[in-house]
Amino acid sequence: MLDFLQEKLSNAFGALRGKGVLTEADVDASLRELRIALLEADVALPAIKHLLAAVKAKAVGDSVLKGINPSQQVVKIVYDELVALLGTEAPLELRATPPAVVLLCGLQGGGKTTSAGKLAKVLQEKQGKKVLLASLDVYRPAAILQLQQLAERVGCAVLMSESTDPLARAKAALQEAKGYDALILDTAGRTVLDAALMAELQAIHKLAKPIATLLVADAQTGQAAVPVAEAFKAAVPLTGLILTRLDGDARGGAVLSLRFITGVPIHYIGVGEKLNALEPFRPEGLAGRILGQGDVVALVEKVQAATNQDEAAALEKKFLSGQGLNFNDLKKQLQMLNRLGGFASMLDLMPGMGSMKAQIQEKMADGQAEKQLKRQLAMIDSMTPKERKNPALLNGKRRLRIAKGAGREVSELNKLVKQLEQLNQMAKMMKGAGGLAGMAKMLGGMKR
Ligand SMILES: Nc1nc2c(ncn2[C@@H]2O[C@H](COP(=O)(O)OP(=O)(O)OP(=O)(O)O)[C@@H](O)[C@H]2O)c(=O)[nH]1
Ligand SMILES: [Mg+2]
Repeated sequence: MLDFLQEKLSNAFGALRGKGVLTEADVDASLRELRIALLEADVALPAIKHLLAAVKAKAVGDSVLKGINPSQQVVKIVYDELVALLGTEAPLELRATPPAVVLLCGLQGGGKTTSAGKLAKVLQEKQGKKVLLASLDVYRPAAILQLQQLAERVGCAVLMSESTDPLARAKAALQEAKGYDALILDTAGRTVLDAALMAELQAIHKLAKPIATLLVADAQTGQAAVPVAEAFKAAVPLTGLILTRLDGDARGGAVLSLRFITGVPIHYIGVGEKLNALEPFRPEGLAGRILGQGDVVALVEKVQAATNQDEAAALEKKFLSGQGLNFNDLKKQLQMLNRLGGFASMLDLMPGMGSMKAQIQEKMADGQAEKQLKRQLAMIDSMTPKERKNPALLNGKRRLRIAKGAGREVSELNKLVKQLEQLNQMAKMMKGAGGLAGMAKMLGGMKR
């Protein structure tokens, strides 16, 4: 899949690979190739410009990391920017008083009806929701029957109404949806130029007040994705995307363009005609595929490890210098842990874990440690830059605001603050004892 874009980008970086030093000319040359590759893959121009500018800003003048060559570093930067451009993994969450209404819209044949069935299956089986499907497509002869048959296969409810008026059907669906967790509205396919049908979509949106309005679009559409994304974005407030036919030889271009132009998250990708062929969208997966190197993921890990080493060394130096660590430092440390896959991979590196190890592993089995890391990072992110730099600012009022912003309890934030204080106390002690060497001497003296 995405072979085309893969091949082009591989060529672009083929030239860079094997060189020792990265100059501005090198970066420019590779970005020219990258630009052509993206253009040929039908990525929209604004998305290309954005990507190239971001890569260039980061690549030129970047200090070269140990253990990898500069061209690998550029590949990593491109990869990171692609991932950033594609957004984060965002499965659809229906946090609303039931029934949560999900409205699907899109071009003719884009995969709305099929995706409605697939989505019902995901919500029902993965999230335990009670789902009602309703077709508002009164134009294509077999459309209502198509959705009925899908509902039967999924094993969920479907609107049974004789009405041939889309708005009346929507009203009936909203009525019937009482007692359900989710109502998925499948709409008629429309062309961008069909003003009457676009107006109908707006009327449906106004009536149904969906918490999710998803554009379902064919990932193989290339440049045509641009006017489609613009038209639907202008008509209704889109909240997310489902991109279909990523099982075919789709060029990655449309995915990048749709995401860039709408600015909303890609929730799912369709990877086949079967009902179970709907996957959560993973930006890393797609970015890796776009870059088209089997080893790109391994490479990224290698670069990350190199980054970790540098960051870790800098942190250690600051820690040992006795100048207090602040929340920016703590965040870096937590992120390093996060990248290492939490504590899991560190356990074996730590000597003398003994009985604690089993206990920690048990706790980790349900991903608790990882979750805690994420919560701690969220609290730090909820601080202002000033607060992060100067932990002493955190009075009661600020703590309340920070905890609230991260959706956590103040007690949890207090623990985090304490953690930082303890770290800094330890650093002071060590400095007083003459650094690591002094500390070792002291400990040695105690033993004797
Ligand atoms: N290979 C593949 N085919 C898909 C995917 N999603 C949908 N299709 C196929 O695309 C065709 C059109 O899908 P529909 O779900 O009927 O599209 P629609 O948007 O509802 O079409 P209209 O209601 O006519 O606008 C069907 O043959 C589907 O099986 C996908 O992810 N991969
Ligand atoms: Mg349909």
